[in-house]
Amino acid sequence: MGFAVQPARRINARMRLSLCALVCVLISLIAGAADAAAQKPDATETLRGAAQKSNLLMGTAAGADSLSEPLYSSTLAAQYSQLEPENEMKFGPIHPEPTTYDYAAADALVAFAQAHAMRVRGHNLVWQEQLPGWITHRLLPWTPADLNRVLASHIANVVGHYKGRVYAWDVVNEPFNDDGTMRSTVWYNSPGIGFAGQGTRTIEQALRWAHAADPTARLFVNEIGAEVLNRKSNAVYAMAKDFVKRGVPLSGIGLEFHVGPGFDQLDNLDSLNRNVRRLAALGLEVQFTEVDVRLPNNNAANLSVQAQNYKDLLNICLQQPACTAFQTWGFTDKHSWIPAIDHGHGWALPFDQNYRKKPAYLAMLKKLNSHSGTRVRFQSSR
Ligand code: 9MR
Repeated sequence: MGFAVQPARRINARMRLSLCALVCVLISLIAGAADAAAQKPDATETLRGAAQKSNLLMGTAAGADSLSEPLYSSTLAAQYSQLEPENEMKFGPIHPEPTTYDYAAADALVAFAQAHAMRVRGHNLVWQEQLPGWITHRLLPWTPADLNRVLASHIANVVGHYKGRVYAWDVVNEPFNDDGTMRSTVWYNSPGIGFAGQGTRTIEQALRWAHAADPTARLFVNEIGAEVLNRKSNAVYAMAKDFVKRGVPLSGIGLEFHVGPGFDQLDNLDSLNRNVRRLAALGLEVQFTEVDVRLPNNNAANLSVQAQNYKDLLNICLQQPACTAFQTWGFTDKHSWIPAIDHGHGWALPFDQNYRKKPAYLAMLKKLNSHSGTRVRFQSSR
């Protein structure tokens, strides 16, 4: 080539300065871009980014106490687009005394979610567990009329506090027995809020109170063990069908999925598919709300079966536009509820104790990316 290279000594000082400035700018641009890339990974490299392309919210339960752990909060913010307080919004923690509401811990989670553009799913308003002593150990027995007032005002207060910040609520949690009858609880029949023996009327009342407190919030009944076709899921379906017909403000059903690796059988998956489809056919949303797949140990074979479970559950959700959120019950094995209640089991979540991505994480990310852009947005008929 015919360019004459100027000897260095003939480059005057001015040119040297401007060359240096150019190089400096280039270096800082490249470094800046690298920094930005490190902070903001490509969408296809995170669960939330990959899921967004399919109009799916990728959720996790989270705990306020863990937010101070840097790896916990950075993983949560980077990977998830939906946050659900694991315990902080339950009746006991949030309403510890008859006239005291303690919103501090739940507010911290909501603020974290807002700071990271995550949706908040509220959990829960009516449940028979994690109740405060003033409800469960009252000296004078409750009358249904008093308990009715207590629950109405609890729902109005909590939903009102989070109006516009919590987009969806588990209004009633786990109301059915395995045989499809209503569970005997303080809210239903011991003594209940006035509708003992009247089937799903207690659930209906709670939904109506929640709707009055925030008409824009999406309202769910969340159930455990109602994932596949069985007597419990039949009861959930019958309730949903009746509520839709009568215009009771129900937006969707939450299916929990606290399962083991054996869940992933063809007949089971087929049954799950049919259950999801019949609920969707009512015009309701279906959200997978508490997925975890517990293992007896974390050897390679088990981790690979677990990955297959996660992938197949996610696939069923992805195939149904009414399945609007896929949420795991925590994300790191370090903070899973399983080892505390099921001794000898654990390793249930997509990140290990040290926040390393497990095969389950990689399988979900791959599944999301292969579906990317192929799902239509769910249009509620309600
Ligand atoms: O993960 C929660 C755990 O920390 C609590 O001790 C427990 C109290 O009963 O609740 C766990 O979360 C439950 C959720 O609220 C409803 N579905 C079942 C979950 C696991 O028990």
